Amino acid sequence: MADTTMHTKPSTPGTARQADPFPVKGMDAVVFAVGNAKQAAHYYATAFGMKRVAYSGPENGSRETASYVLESGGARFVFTSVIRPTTDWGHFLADHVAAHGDGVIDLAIEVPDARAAYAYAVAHGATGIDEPYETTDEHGTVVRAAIATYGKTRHTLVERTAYHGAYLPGFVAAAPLVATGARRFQAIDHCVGNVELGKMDEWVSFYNNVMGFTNMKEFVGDDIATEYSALMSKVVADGTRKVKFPLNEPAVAKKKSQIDEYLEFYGGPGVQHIALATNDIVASVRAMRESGVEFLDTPDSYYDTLGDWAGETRVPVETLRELKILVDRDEDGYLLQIFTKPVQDRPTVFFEMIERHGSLGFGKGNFKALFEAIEREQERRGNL
Ligand code: TYF
Ligand code: FE
Repeated sequence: MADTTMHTKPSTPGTARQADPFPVKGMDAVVFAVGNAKQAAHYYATAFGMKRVAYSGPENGSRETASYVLESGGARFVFTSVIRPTTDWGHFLADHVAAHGDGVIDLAIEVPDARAAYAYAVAHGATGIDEPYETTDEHGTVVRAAIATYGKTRHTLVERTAYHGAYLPGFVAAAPLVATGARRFQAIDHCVGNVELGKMDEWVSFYNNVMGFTNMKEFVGDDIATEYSALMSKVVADGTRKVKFPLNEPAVAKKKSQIDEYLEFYGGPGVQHIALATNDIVASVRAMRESGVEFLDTPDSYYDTLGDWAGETRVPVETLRELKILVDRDEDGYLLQIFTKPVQDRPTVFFEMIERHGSLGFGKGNFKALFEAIEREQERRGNL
């Protein structure tokens, strides 16, 4: 609807600032379809230190699916599995798990106005999955809509300003699954998608057009791709950089791309990794390693020369070496990061832990060391 009450003064050339065409408040949730949500939730509680806050299942009227909602600071994950499919949704979940294994079905985004966001997205080329709809319980009202993105992944647009329950209508508040210690991460930093060869730029344009997202400066182009990374990558983000989506495609390189391995085993495009922001990567990685999380290895040689180019960080090099944490530095500051191995038997979804100190990048300086580590794993799996 046209807002006829808003008048903008003619602004000084060069300083004109357009209102954000697609305002977002941040990531709402990462929703996983899994074979056994009860056990997945337990893994994320014990190994990732997440707290269960809500539940939906047969005990509270959901006969078809069980969902566990876990949080760590502002990050929210939902694990859903089907108990007995009866509706289209149940069949979608069952088919999704059969085809893709455990994976991400929804990168849900919190928006101030779901109807406006959906209307804008569809008007700019998005495929609608769910038209805006309201659900209500004693805690208030949530408005949701959903649009399709790469593969079978969707973006649910969630307007929850008038809702004060644990998660959504249909869910009940639920106690943590295990006694948890210190929080291991406090936010979702970015969510990465793998798309097919030649499709990266189409998906970048999709986010440019449909959500008004802009490109961040970090990218992996042709040159680096064929040299060692075997992938190309660009990053789109909303105007406030609260939601950041890198997009990868395989590159035609000397070796079989890690992205090809993903596409083959996932059965198409999908979410590759979720990066989790922590304030204390040393404590987080220590605790996660002790809980059995497997991280990619980094050769000692990386740490032998680290000081020369990365300079001082808040963590001594010996601690970084012990835990295999990577460092990258750019003109804005530095970041510390580390990557888990895939968290299911298929070589598909994995996680990144990231501690930022000014840097807005994604670890470009580590791409060589990181991609070599990934390729060593690919080789161990017989997929290189
Ligand atoms: O999100 C990123 O861009 C970094 C780097 O397969 C990266 O975490 C890119 C591709 C990949 C693994 C990590
Ligand atoms: Fe990343």
